[in-house]
Amino acid sequence: MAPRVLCSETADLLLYGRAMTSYAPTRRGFLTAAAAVGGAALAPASVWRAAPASATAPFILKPTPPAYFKDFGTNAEMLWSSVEPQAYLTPQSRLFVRNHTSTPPIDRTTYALRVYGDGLATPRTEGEALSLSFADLQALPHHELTSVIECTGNGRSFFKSQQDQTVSGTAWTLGAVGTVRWSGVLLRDVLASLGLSADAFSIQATGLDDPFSTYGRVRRPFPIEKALDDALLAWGINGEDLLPDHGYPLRLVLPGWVGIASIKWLGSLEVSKTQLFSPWNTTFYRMTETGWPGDSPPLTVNPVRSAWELASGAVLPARPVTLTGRSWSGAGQISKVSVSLDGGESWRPAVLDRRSREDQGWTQWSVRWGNPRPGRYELLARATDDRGRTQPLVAAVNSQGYFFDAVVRHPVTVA
Ligand SMILES: Nc1nc2c(c(=O)[nH]1)N[C@H]1C(S)=C(S)[C@@H](COP(=O)(O)O)O[C@H]1N2
Ligand SMILES: [Mo]
Repeated sequence: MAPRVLCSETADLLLYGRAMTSYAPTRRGFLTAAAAVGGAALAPASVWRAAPASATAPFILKPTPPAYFKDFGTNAEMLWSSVEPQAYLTPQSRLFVRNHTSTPPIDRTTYALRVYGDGLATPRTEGEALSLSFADLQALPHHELTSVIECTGNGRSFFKSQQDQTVSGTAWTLGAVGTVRWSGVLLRDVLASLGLSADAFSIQATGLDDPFSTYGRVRRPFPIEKALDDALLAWGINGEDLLPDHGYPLRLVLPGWVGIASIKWLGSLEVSKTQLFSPWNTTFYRMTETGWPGDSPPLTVNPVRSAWELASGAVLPARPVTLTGRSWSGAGQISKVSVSLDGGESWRPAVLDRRSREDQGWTQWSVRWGNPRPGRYELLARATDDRGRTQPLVAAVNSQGYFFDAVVRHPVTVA
């Protein structure tokens, strides 16, 4: 399985000229990277389902060892210190997990996606929903795309640590993000095969996981324009079946949009001629309080963010070193990354090493630190995307701590 991952990865990647030497995919490089991916020992979905990771709290079924993850109970954050600079894609075994409740066991052989609503060419009530089996979906043209998947609250803990602001929600650092290659069918092909009304306006995706508190099943509407653009119904990540934690057997993927838009364990789609609502586009995932207008729109496109492939407080040797990191944007490609090794006093451009040919993957970059002297430093990385959006120095506070996109001050010690 692993070599397939790497083949599709390299086919999709653009290597910037200056970085060819450090990332040239030599045979040895392939083998090393393949071993790293293979070493995660991905088992078939049925094995994960049969063996929950813990008897007391099986919120997440895949192993989340402390070398790779920070455990938040129902959620697990990827550690940037464990990211392998030679691997562009995030192995599924290493991808962050964000569950409102817990990963449900779903049997693909009896799975059905229900589709209904007055936005279908032939309107159907929920009781009359069309039912698509996994085989029905697989009969449609297959499609692949590479995109970042990122939680709206990624970076949330920096509201407190960097801006002294108290917000609610999981205290992620910057690891609620990954980049994967999805495979599945385009939602527009599914809708075309079912027959769509010209007046279709809004689509609500609902998950099969347990209801969240008193709010009901996790569900969120999105506009028909996104459905007819690049929305994917995905069954695969990096050439493998989805793991249960990531939505097996089928999830929605809205590339570039906030993570909540990509509903896992997709149970139904309601297609409507009118705007649909759920707590996830009214109460949650909007900017609320602290100066935001009550009618601020539901959050959609992710902002620009950057991370170093280092632990916070990492200790570096006092000799020349190449530091690596990644930047990403929900709106397009990263066009520039500026870095500071001295807490923001001086800035230099990072070398952009590798990105996806498509619009929605992240960009790997590197910077050579030629002469680090013993002491304590703050590393900063500030990216700009091709829509001209640059990371601010201060993020806009909001009570639920969404969209922390400011430049993060990353402490390191040279010893
Ligand atoms: N059905 C369902 N879909 C869901 C969620 C959920 O709890 N239930 N969490 C959402 C959120 S908030 C995020 S950030 C992403 C996380 O995807 P991942 O766990 O595959 O990384 O899934 C989204 N889709
Ligand atoms: Mo999220």
